[in-house]
Amino acid sequence: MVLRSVPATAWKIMATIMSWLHMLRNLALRATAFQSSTLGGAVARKAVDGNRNSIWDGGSCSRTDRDRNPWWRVDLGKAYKVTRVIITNRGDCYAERINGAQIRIGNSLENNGNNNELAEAVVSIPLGETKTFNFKPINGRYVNIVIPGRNEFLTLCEVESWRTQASRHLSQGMQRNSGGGNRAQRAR
Ligand SMILES: [Ca+2]
Repeated sequence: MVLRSVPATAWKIMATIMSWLHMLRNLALRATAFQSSTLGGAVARKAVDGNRNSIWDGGSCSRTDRDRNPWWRVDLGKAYKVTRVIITNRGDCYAERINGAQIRIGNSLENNGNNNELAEAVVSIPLGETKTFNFKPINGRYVNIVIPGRNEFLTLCEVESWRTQASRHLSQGMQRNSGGGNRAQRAR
């Protein structure tokens, strides 16, 4: 009787874990990416290759030419409720080029997607650092990074995109647990 009940229980646990893993997936990973122009072979997909290497010679950063309002866009394939974008800035020089960039998310390709809802503004990201931007869920298929209002090179060494509040709560829970305890449990 016990043996008969094990497979159903195991399947249920596996399905739950698979559901969590799906929510924890980086939606942008190896998705189709575009940018306003490409300089030096630094194509848009290098920002979604799963490699945060921020050193230019590592060959894992995208870069536009010095465009007016340069932009980069990833197509997630379908609309998700995106709640988090993680950006890795260039690490060997020119950290300030990212200053003033905007993260825009939505389903429109009007103005190359740069008119979609503003999720967050990037004030700055230190040299070679990876910065996480959390925001309220925004429904969208396209995630854009755009630098409005000036002529600039847009360099992105990695852009990651995540969905749902659940993934955030789960990952925060995992971080808390790995750090030695659950705050809620301690408060009780
Ligand atoms: Ca990369």
